[in-house]
Amino acid sequence: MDQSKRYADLSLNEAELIQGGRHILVAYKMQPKAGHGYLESAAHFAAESSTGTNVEVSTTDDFTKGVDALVYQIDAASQEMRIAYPLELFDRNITDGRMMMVSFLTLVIGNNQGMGDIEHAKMYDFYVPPRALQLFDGPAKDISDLWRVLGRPVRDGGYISGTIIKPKLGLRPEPFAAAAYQFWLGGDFIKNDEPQGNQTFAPMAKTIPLVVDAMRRAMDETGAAKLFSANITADDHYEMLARGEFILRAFGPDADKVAFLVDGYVGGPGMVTTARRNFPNQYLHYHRAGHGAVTSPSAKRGYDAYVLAKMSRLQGASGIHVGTMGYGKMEGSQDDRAIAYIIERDSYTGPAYHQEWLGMKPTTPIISGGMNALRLPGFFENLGHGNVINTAGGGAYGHIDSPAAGAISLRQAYECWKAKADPIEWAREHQEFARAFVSFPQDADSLYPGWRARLGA
Ligand code: CAP
Ligand code: MG
Repeated sequence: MDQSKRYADLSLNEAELIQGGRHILVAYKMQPKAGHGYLESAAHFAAESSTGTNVEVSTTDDFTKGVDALVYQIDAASQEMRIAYPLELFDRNITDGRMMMVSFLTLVIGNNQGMGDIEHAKMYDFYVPPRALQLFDGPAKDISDLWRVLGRPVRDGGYISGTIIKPKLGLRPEPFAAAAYQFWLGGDFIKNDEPQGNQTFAPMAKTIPLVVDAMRRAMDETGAAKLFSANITADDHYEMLARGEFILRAFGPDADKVAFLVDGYVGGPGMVTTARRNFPNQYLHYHRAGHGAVTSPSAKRGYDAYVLAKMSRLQGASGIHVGTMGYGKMEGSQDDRAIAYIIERDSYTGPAYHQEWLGMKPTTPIISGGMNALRLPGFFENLGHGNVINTAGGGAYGHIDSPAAGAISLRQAYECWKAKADPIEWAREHQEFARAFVSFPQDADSLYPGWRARLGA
């Protein structure tokens, strides 16, 4: 059934839709199955994503038609399809009238992902009007809160050097806390690796108090504040609360130095909001393990990493992993800068839409995955600033001298980029950075050819 008379209106003007402020706009790359017309399939897509199905139903009335999602732009050649979703379509909480990310996803990237006449469709941008922005939580804490704890300026407080406790799994409580202590002697921030929680060989009840002790000893030794991002991911809302409360109690007067990490992609929006609403005083660290299943450029369905990041800011993530833009071990490219800019700026033009955030707090880009001191100068050059959290697991625990030396090498790499210095020259005067060349010789060879002769290694 061709529903394009009802679910498409190509005379609608995007600028006017934005001006009107009554729609969320979504841009997709959509390809119909062979034998299906583009507009017809697009209209069916909008129907399934809003008020319709594959046939007309007798219960539809005039009001229903007023909240139809409408295809307002198509280009079959470039697979471009844009849809306007009236705000009324989206579910609102009975407790406080607010919007919820799960309803947004159920509509704009729900049933439409499995339709018989659609080959594939992937969401690559969306626009949120001011009224909807007001109805999402947004972050409660942001990087300025971490800078404050670290005793830095709350604007442009700079690079936060971090790590992930490695190995990923298999450390008992004492070696785990020892690994934390060693990194904190040189660095600022440690996160649980995303699968670390309450395994039988490292129960939280034993591990966390040792981490608290390690943090206090490192703070005494260095005279500097330290940060720990603790994983509270769990299927059950009450289990998450129990973990969070236990951790805050264990840190006691140092609870301001604790962030909560959630595996927000596998856990879903409910998990993120559980953390956001129940622990608004803690920095909310969104780890996105699993996201590649839909966000990878090779995946033609779902949404991309830009969309994931933008959604995380609405949900209230204080920080989210944004990849390493081709400089680390995970998939990515230099153009992924946009993923950082959309979450950290108040105003940004993405691949399809310009977004004004109207003062919603920023979400920090967390740079992680195969990073080390040698890769950082190029990374910062590409991004254009260093106001990020960087977690380097291998880059710290793989440093030939010690985790503390690894941490110091990361900071020196940031300072090298800030000083616009030649990294090999910089290495001559910065011991830990120099030793990173020896620690990661393959990277050194490919990024800094000739380093062996110039450093006399
Ligand atoms: C990095 C990491 C992170 C990835 C996830 C890991 O460790 O802990 O989970 O960064 O990817 O397990 O791979 P290394 P992304 O520093 O040792 O590589 O940040 O892109 O979401
Ligand atoms: Mg990890």
